Amino acid sequence: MKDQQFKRTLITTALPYANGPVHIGHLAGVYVPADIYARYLRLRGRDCLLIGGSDEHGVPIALKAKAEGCSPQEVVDRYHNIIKKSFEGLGISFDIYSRTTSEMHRQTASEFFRKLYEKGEFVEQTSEQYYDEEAKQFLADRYITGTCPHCSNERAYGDQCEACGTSLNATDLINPRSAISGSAPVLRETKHWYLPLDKHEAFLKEWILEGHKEWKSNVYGQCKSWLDMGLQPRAVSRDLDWGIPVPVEGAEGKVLYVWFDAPIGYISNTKELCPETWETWWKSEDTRLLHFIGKDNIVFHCIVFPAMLRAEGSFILPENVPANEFLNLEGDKISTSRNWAVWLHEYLEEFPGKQDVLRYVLTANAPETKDNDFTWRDFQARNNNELVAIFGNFVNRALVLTHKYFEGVVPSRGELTDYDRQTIEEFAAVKATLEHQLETFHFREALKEAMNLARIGNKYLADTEPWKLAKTDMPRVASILNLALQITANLAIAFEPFLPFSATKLMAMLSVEAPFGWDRLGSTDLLPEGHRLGTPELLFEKLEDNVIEAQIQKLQATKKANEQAAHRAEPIAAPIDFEDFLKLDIRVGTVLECEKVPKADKLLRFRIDDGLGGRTIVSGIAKHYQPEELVGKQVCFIANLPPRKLKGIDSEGMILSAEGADGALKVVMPSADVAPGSQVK
Ligand code: B3M
Ligand code: ZN
Repeated sequence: MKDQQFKRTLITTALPYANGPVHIGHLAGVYVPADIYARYLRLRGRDCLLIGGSDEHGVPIALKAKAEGCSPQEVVDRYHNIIKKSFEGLGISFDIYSRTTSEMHRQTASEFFRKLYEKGEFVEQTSEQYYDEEAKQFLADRYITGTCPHCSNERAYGDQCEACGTSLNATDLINPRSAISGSAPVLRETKHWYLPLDKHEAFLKEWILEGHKEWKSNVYGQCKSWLDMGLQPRAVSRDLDWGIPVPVEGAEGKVLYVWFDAPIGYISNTKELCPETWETWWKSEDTRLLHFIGKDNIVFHCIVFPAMLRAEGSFILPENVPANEFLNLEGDKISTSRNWAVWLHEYLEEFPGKQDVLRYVLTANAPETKDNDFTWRDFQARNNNELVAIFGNFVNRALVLTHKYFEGVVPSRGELTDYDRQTIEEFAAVKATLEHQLETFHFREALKEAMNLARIGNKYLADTEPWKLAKTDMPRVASILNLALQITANLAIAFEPFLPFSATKLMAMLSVEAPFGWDRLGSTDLLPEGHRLGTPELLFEKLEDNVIEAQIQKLQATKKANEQAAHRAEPIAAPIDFEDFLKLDIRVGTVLECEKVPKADKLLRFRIDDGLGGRTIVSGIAKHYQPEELVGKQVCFIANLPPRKLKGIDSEGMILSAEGADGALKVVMPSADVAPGSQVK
């Protein structure tokens, strides 16, 4: 179906897990582009809905509750509120932002499951899974820890070892333990319902690989590789006590798998918003359904959910899934658990009134075709060199000059020069390009095009120099400023989808109440002659170095805290033979002399009484001790290592130190003096 034939557009945005706040990665990947698109459609007067909500089920939420000693409901209440409020703060214009713990959602998801169940769309299968006999419950993979068979990390999870990165099955773990009771789990048979994706494979191949070649290449490519590998049945239920109960008899203690219920949340939330008309949005062939998501959710939205919808039979399928790649932060992958992120609720507090700066930078830098990096320096540069220097500067000049020469009233336009005409042509052309980029989900390019309009304005003023003509040719000054003001008014239209706060501010400065509407973009008669303007204000402010420095510092503190935490969790090394241990000869010695090694800021040279005539040892602890602190103290050292030359000195052994969580080294000492040369056993 051609785009023009669609009567309405239903835009869904991935439902963020309510186990943490939202960060810039979520925003750049999903919410900012979806909001731009929705605002654009509304400006054009097209019928559309922007649907959002929190994903509140699943194991990570249940685990977080357990760790915090509260109920899962308390966890999701807390984060749902933070997330919802922060989206509002950034101007994400959801028509509804609801949640998957709502009663409407429980009903909708249960009915959906029942319908598939009754149509025979599931297969039932029994398998063996770990069961905790003390806690009397089956254990999700994340609830089981044990030793990794690959790297011997003793704290591997039933689905993955985080030390070596291998994905595991719970039954691969050596010495498995339940995270709930600590007891050893036993294998027990359990029954689950599976969606036979294999049954839908032929359809999906045809529908995506033949029918949707226009999808973004990252999306199409991922779908193709899943489909080429061949699809397997997927379990849609879990043994868990947090979620929507499986609504059939004999399913006690089982809930819907979170990835089964979450996408149905799009339907529930539409229903909550439009109880009367929701079916028009979901079941009518002239509705265009779009899913905005991040790349890690592609398979669920392009393969699993469409298979569910088709199995149900009465729903439309998505027309497009413009998924983005990932945004990194200062060169590292964003991570909620490592607190490596710029959190939206914190940004809004720390940068009040600067929502549009973040929206601008995240769009200009959006990971549309490949992963991208957010850095605070780039944030500062884009604010200062683009928003302030181009957009803000042009608007300010146009308005201030009008106030100066014409008391804030739009002056009349005289005859156009060739240069005027050329400028008008240039900015009239922006509309078509901008539309094309927006319609095809190229938001970075679209933003560039909007910015281009401000560039055209800036250049026009710089070239015509009205301030120089003021003494000699006021009619020409009037003409120039009239055109500059028309461009300014055009900016209020072009930037509304991207920078809604600034567009509103700009309208107030122009003293324009009703939005012009998208169709008038490119015209030169937005502000009539004689129209009185409002007071000019700065649209954007320069960001000073100290503000940016503070953010960089904050991240550095996080990095340091993470290094310390990683340290505490250092897994125990692989087991060794007892014989190997016996080969080590560890002795106690008394420090006779200790001094800094010249030109080596880490090294100290020790002369040690080892009970055997003395020896020299060089040790890398100069950053942690003043040499004189250690003279007369007893230390432990490995005595049977071959000598090593360090900065020209023969070092005959290694002094043992313990590394603290903060990386500080503390020399290991016996608890009371012993004879030099005593063995440590
Ligand atoms: N909550 C995963 C995520 O936030 C998941 C998305 C659900 S969309 C229906 O990446
Ligand atoms: Zn491992």
